[in-house]
Amino acid sequence: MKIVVLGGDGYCGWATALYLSGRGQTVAIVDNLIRRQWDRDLGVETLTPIRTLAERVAVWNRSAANPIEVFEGDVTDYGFLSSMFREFRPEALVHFAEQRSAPYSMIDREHAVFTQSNNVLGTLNVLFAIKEFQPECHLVKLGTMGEYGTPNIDIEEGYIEIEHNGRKDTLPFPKQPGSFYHLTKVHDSHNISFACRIWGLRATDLNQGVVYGTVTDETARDEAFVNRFDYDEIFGTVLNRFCVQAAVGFPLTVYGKGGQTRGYLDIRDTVRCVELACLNPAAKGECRVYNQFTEQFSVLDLAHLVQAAGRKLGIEVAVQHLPDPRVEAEQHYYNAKHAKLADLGLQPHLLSESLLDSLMNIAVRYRDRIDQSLFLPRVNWRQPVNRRQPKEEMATAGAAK
Ligand code: NAD
Ligand code: USQ
Repeated sequence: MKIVVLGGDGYCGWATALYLSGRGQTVAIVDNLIRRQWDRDLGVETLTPIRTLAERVAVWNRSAANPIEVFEGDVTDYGFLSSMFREFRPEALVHFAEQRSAPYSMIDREHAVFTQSNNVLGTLNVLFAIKEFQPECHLVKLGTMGEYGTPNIDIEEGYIEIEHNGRKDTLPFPKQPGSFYHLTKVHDSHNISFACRIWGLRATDLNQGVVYGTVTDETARDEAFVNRFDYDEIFGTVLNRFCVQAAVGFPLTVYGKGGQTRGYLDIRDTVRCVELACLNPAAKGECRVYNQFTEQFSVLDLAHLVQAAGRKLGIEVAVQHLPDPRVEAEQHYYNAKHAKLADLGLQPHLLSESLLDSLMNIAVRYRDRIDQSLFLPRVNWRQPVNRRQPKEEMATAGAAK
């Protein structure tokens, strides 16, 4: 199958591109490398030393049955996207290419506006390009479990059957996202569902939970393939951050009470879920929603697991409760369904089996690269920074669009 991976230089995208290529698919990567620019602008760096996209792809292609093609460009640029479609003719399009950090989107007005325009307009372009050039192409779009928020009822996979005043219907599950970033995923979901309805496109919206880990079978094959492992307050996800904090004996930064519960999955399951979605495409006109995570944990559960893993390595790990910089429920009911990918054949990697190998050992291995000044949160949901920046400066951050 010809599969294009938008955002293929990123954390999930790189692992997915290699996995699909290794499984015999013909893969192209689309990326404008803007994520590397954001890191430079924010003064943050992945724990793991990653190579340039050109270098890592060149090394992979030396031994790949089908070389990975690279299209460097911006998904919000319709001319660029059109030429990629004309040249590569994808049968499936996996869309990871968005600004994906909730804190980044809450820094200030410019970052909120940029996040919404980059994500929503990019996805809108993708929908128009599929319609114009390749209407049979299956869109596999990365959404987020955070679209649902934390309602006081069970979370279904995308849709809920409702009985109201004696009548019944199956409707999109209510959305209560918790950041301007998470809101972009809701806007995308509406646009995707609408395009399937009016144009007969086929789409799978993968509402992914928080991803952890960095090692997959493919990225472990060569130093050149090492994947990013973010631990800073903007791009680092909670479990990756806790493992890096533990590696240097920094008290784990639990926000608020730590009862915030989310769905989590190993990056090795991310790549498999995307493959399962591609191999089992949605029907024409269908907009499927799968909840893509394997286990639920509260932030405090994770802190205790990391403490226990630290003890096995002889590291004493403390926990600190910081005032929560976000506006979110700190204790709540959470029970999200996640059966559809398992029904297609997903066999999860459980955290209890991978915490040491896939996370703690990596954090310890690269301990010398850890910058402790990146641990404490500075972005505050209640107080976006009110600053006027020179236009040129925001342009570098990509935030002036
Ligand atoms: P990432 O930032 O590591 O990768 C995103 C990639 O997309 C980057 O390489 C970036 O340069 C590229 N990109 C962004 N905007 C682009 C544009 N306009 N044109 C071309 N390329 C562009 O993010 P990630 O962690 O790999 O996340 C990938 C996707 O998965 C995102 O959509 C995110 O919302 C979703 N997701 C991630 C997680 C997680 O825990 N990492 C969880 C749930 C959902
Ligand atoms: N948290 C802490 N301490 C920290 C960092 C985070 O307690 O040091 C808490 C947060 O307050 C939140 C939870 O941990 O309650 C998860 O935060 P996170 O930063 O790991 O994840 P989040 O902001 O939700 O975003 C990440 C990805 C995003 C994806 C989302 C999936 O960056 O792209 O959409 O996970 S989900 O959470 O299911 O919406």
